[in-house]
Amino acid sequence: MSAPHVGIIMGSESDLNVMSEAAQILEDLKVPFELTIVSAHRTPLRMLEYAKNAKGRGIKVIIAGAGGAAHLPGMVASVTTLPVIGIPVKSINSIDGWDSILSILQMPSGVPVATVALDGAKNAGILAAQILATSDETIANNLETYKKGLKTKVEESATQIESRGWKGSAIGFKK
Ligand code: RP5
Repeated sequence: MSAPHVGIIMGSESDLNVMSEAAQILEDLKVPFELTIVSAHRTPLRMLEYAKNAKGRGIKVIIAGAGGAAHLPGMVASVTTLPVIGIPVKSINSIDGWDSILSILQMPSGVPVATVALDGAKNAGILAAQILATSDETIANNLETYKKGLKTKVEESATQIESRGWKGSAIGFKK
């Protein structure tokens, strides 16, 4: 793959299980990315260095995931003009996941983080690809194919469910 356009970072290796879904979908969509660990609390200088240098290295979107007191996405966003997508991870030190969500979601005016759902790493990857697709036709085409696949899957499920003979009385419509 060519030079990475997306930087995937996470607060701890314990986030990797969730964060690998962002990597997987970017691989599927053929978007070059890099992936590493950058902790806001344990390696603050590494975090600042990463965030400040990302744009100069050709990164166009940063995906940042963390859990609990999840300050990584917001602090990265505070020192870069790159779009930052935040993934609240329901991690080992989360109370129930709301701590991660609110830590990432409630950013002050002027410093946005595009926050996806709890453990929503796949959508973060898709959103990063969609941002890149505004100026990259190949990625745009790959996304078109991916979305067509989603549509086909729903239609196939619908056909399968309908074939079981349920004609809709229980779900409010007739075929
Ligand atoms: C956060 O603390 C990390 O993002 C992770 O979700 C959580 C727990 O980290 P470890 O104690 O497992 O390294 O900073």
